[in-house]
Amino acid sequence: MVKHTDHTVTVLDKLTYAGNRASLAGLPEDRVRLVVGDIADAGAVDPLVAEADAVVHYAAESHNDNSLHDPRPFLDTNIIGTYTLLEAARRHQVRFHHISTDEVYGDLELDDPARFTEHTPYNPSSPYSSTKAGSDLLVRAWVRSFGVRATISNCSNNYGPYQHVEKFIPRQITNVIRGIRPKLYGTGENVRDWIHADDHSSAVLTILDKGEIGQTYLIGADGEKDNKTVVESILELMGQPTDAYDLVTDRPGHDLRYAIDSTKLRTELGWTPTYGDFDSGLAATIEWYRQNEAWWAPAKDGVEAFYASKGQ
Ligand code: TDX
Repeated sequence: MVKHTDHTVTVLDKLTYAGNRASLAGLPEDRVRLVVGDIADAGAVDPLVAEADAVVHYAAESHNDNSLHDPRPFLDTNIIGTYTLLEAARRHQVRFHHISTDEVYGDLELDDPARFTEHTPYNPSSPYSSTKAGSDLLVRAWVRSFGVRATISNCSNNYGPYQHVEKFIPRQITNVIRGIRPKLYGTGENVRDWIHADDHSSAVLTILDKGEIGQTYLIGADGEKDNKTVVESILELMGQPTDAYDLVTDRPGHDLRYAIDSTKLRTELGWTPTYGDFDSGLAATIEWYRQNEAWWAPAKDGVEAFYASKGQ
């Protein structure tokens, strides 16, 4: 992978409940700058895009359970925010990469051998995934109608350090650290296709370097696992009995299975993931949460109170 040790990065972040200044600690201060602001605020966005060589658009409301509770922020950030960034990229003719999700394709049956490809029709299920699908379509339209030099990537479920404790894997790890039993929605049979966050980042950098304008690339690392297996691995790696979890109220409209075929990215751009072994990536992630309680503890009680109010 090409490493750009001479580039500088400006992070535009609204610092909602999901943002955390401490996530940037330790990065070189002369090359990384945090600007607190909203991607839906054209006044904040325009001067930053004007001075950029490229915009990599990671910003989103991203949690399905929150979108079922209150969809509005998902429309504001994911739709209007993407529109605002695209208009700035158009004005200043700046290269644009849009980060999206495999959830735009809906879900697959548990026993279906098929995986998502770049040709799978869009069929999102939740308020979250429908706003991400809408944002992808805006990017495609700005490429075709206005000549914006954009690419899109749709990635599978990420895991690794610095992930908010609302998400499945960090929630269960921090539950075990706190002496709370892990919580599996429904029967725990739903399947997700896990990729380490570092592999997601290397794929995005590859697309930024070598991707063809107007193209979509699916990112995945062949990491399909059902949720029950993931919880059992966490319990085993943390020295607990593998059946020490609770089955709780299912998520409404819960997507059954996601699975990514990343052949296009691998063959056309030569990308390969580096975290081949899920259990060793998971063990390192558990160790990170053990060592960094000060990073996640302030959010933990509020997240658990939210889930408890829904029987989860
Ligand atoms: O406590 C839990 N118990 C449980 O069984 C939680 C929080 C989740 N789950 C299940 C639901 C899903 O089947 O685990 C799976 C993963 O759940 P999430 O971490 O909420 O992720 P998911 O809904 O699959 O979406 C994630 O991956 C795709 C991200 O949140 C999205 O932003 C991304 O687009």
